[in-house]
This record gives sequence, C-alpha cells and structure tokens, in this order.
Amino acid sequence: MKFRMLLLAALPLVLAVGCGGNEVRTTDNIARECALIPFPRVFELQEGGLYLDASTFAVDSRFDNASKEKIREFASLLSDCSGTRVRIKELAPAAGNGSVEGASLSFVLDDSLSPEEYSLDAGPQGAVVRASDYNSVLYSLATLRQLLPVEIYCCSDGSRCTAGVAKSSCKGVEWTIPFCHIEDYPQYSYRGVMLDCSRHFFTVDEVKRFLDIMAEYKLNRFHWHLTDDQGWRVEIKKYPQLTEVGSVRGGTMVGRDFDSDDGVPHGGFYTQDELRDVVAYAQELGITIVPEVDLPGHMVAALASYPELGCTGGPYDVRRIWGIADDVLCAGKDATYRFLDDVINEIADIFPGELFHIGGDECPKVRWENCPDCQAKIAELGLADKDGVSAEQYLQNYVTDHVRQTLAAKGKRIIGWEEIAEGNLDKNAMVHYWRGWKSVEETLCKFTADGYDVLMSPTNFFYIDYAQSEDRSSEPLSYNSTLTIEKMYLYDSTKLLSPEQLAHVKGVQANLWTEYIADWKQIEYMLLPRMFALSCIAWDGDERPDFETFMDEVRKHQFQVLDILGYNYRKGN
Ligand code: TNX
Repeated sequence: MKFRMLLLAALPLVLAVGCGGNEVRTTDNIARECALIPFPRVFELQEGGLYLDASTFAVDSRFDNASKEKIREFASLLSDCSGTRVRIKELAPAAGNGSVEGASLSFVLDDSLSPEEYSLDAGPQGAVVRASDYNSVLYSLATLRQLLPVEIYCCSDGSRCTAGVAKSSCKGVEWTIPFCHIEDYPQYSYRGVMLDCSRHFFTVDEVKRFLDIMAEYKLNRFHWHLTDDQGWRVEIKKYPQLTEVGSVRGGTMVGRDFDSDDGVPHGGFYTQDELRDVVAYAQELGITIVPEVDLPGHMVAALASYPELGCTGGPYDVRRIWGIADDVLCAGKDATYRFLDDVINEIADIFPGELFHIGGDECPKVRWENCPDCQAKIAELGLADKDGVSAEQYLQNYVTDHVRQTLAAKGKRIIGWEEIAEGNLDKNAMVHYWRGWKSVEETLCKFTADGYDVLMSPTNFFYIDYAQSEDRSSEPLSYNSTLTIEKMYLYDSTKLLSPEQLAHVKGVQANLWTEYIADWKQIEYMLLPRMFALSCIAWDGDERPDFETFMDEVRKHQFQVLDILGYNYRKGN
C-alpha cells in the first residue's frame, strides 16, 4: 500500500538551530492534526515541526519565472500573515538533498519526477520541496497551505475572506508545518469539473471563484459548457446574432413544470476578451479550459439566431424549457458546415488547450429523416442503415468528422459525449463516457477495447446537478435524482476493465448542469463538498482511504477552509 500515514516516535526536541546567521526554529509542541485533501500518495507524519515565518526560502534558479513568482507569492503571504519577513534567495541547487543552509524551505527543480509530481521533506534541518514543473510547484504550495494552520487562508487575500474572519485572527498563530515526508503525484492527468453556463449564465468573477477552489484541490481541467438550446454564451465575430438573439431567452419554465413560463428574460454572454481573461486566469492556476460547442443537437439558441441553419427554417425561439429538442442543425446544407467551421475556428483561437469538446449528445434524428437536404446528403455520401446504426446516425458521424478535421488543422483533438462513438469515429477522438444507466460492457468496456481514450463522467457517480441527499425534499430543487458524497466517493466504474483498457481512461470529471440552478451560491452548494470526493478519486485513484477517513479529513480541515473563503457548501451527512 502506497498510502501511509505514520506518526513516528517523538524525536528529540530541537529548540533552535542557527544556520548561517539565519535561524531555523523547530518545535515539538505541535499537536495539530493535518488533513490533506487529496491524500498525498505517501504521507509520513512525524513528531515536531518547523517554523516557516521569519525565515528564508531558497529557490532553485532553474525554475521558470511563473513558478518563481508563485513561490514568491507564497513567501509574501506568509510574511503578511505572520507580520514577519520571509525572504527569498535564488540560487543554484545545493548538493545532496537540495537543502540550502540557512533556508527553512528550499525549492528544487527535479526533472526526474513526473509531470505534476512533487515531494516534500520537512525535518529539523529545514524543508525541501522537489518539483518537476509549474503545476507541481502549485501543488506543493497547496499542500504547504494545508499543512499550515488554517488561518493561512484568512490572510491570503482580504477580499476573499468572509466578514467574520479578520486578519487579526492570525495573532498568536504558530506558522509551522509538521515534520513529514510526502511523495505525491496524480493518478489521472485529466482531473476536471464541467460547468454549464448556458442553462444559466454566470459571470466571469463567479467562474473565477469556481476555478480558485478547483485549483486549491489539485484539479486541472475546466470543461466550459458554453452553448445549448437555452442560451448561446460566447461572442462570435462572424455571427453577431448568436449573442444578439441567441444569448437571451424570453422566459424560463418554473420548477419542474414543463408547461409553465415565468416570462422573465434570462441572458448573458462572454466577449472574446473576457474569455481570454478567464483563460489566462485559469492558466495561472494550472487549469486548462476545455471549451464546448454542443453540436449538432442542443443548438436551438443558434437556430433562433440563424433559422436558415435548421431543417425547417424556423422560426425558432431560444428554448425556455429543459429536456431534449427535436430541432437540431441541418446536416444537409453547406451553410451549416461553414457556420461550424467559422464558430469553431474563432473559439479554438481563444483556448490554447489541445482538447475541444464538440458535444454530440442527444441529437434526435426526426428532422433529418424528413429533411430533403439531409436525405440528399445521405444519398450523396452513400449512407444507409447498417449494423443496427441508422443512416442518420452515420450522417452525425459525418458532421463529427468534419469538425474533427477543422480542429485537427488547428492542432486540436476532439472530445465528445459518448454518442459520437455510435457508428464510425476516428480513433484519435476522445470519448466522454456519461450514460451511467447503460450496460458498462456495451459502453465503457467497448470504447476502451476499441482503443478510444475515455473521460469518465458517469451519471451515477459524477453528476453533481443531482441532489446530495436521498431525501430530496430537504434539498434545494434539483434534477430529480440523488448522488450522495458517499456514493460518489465509492466510484468504481472501471472495475471491469483490463489493464490495457484501463490505460485508456485518462481522467474523471464531475458535471454541473444548471437547469435548476440560477443562483451562484447554489452552484457552490452543489459543488461542495462533493468536489473533495472527486479530487481524491482523480488524484489518488484506487489508493484512496475509506469513506469515513475521507469525511473526517474533510470535516476537520476543509470545512474551515470553505468557511474562511466564504464558499457555500452542504454541511449535513
Ligand atoms: C443530460 S449529460 C445532458 C444534459 C442535461 C443533463 C441533466 C449530457 C451529455 N446531456 O443536456 O443537462 O442530462 O442531468
């Protein structure tokens, strides 16, 4: 077992070690328990601890500027919290274990570690962090924050603190980390959350707050659902109507009543400058954004803007009710392909990540079956019903492959909801597994056996638009299913996969659809604390400890962090 948490026998008390004129104080009076989420892969906790305030940090001069800047920020955070001076010295790495004399904390660039991997050794002679890249520096700092007293979050940035938590609460705090040995690296390279900003629009500042909390718990992908039937949320220069018309719906169904309409317009969109700003913000947090344009279904907002792109020509209204619309993009008209290329090219230029999500889910074929243009296209391509797959599904494959090529020309790789794998699909495409109610053998096992890389978001483990309690009447209105944090933590969807198939599973992601969430505080509530379970699954894989241990760690420390940072979360069992 790689996960170990040891409390070693008491080490002799070391009161003060003077090194090169710079004092490194150590203490044995730290009774503080440490609760790290996600769990480090190896964590040995030892008696005694190390003061980090009023000290010097040594930084390996070979780190890139962005990494150095983050270490500098951490030092000034500590200075600020402690009211002492934490200095930074940039040096070539010291021989041996990298510990620099006179420094309480030394950061060493270590190429032998994997991407995102870091280690931490803290003992009487000081602490050494070894890190391989920018994200591993970020993760070592996140771990250090969790090892420090929770007040480190109060002082981090006054603007993020809740009213009740003032900087004065830092008085008398001992800025120590325990002596420990940590080796840490993620199970999955893709550790994500999806936020649906179409069904309800959320501001740039709200999205950034979402990214902040993800990053603190070592999540590194933000899947941004930007378009859907109920609202188009991204500025496209070549198609201004998309935001002029498609970003506003005239009303919204009330509760779960599909026959109702509140008559209150709901809208909003992101300009391209705003999107670039969020991209840069995420990048600094070590998060890559995966933008989604859901196609060819879930396109009513676009059809309302450009009715000529539909099979019937409309008119269409930006959709006011949830569920699946029969109206989809017409796959028989050249204008549709031009539209898709233009839209995708503009968006691809904004998001530097390799993956581009093309949706592909829930695309009813009733319009295509009755559309002369679609049927002509089917004839032209020589498509026919075959192997239990309809000609119209093969037409969707054709649309998928068209956008795949457009994106490939930009150096991008497509990912799409698992329906894109029905029929033909290029082997380089990534499949986003989500239909948890279907037979795993016929879906996940098949995708991976066929050689597709897969992202895991099964409804039964990762749909955080579901209520957090079996007693849904005690919870805010939500999608009418339940996903408790315990159920999520017990995720085991890959248990039937062979090692070869497992190697195709690139990551896990929770999805936050927002049909029933109009209010930002409810977004936080749906995310938290379930995001901690996601973070452990993503980082620790099958090596995570049992649920009770996990929940203890969450309650002991993470709830305090959330309180201090002012996040809304579910406190009950
Ligand atoms: C299914 S998940 C959808 C979404 C809904 C969600 C509600 C997926 C690919 N499609 O359009 O918002 O269910 O849980």
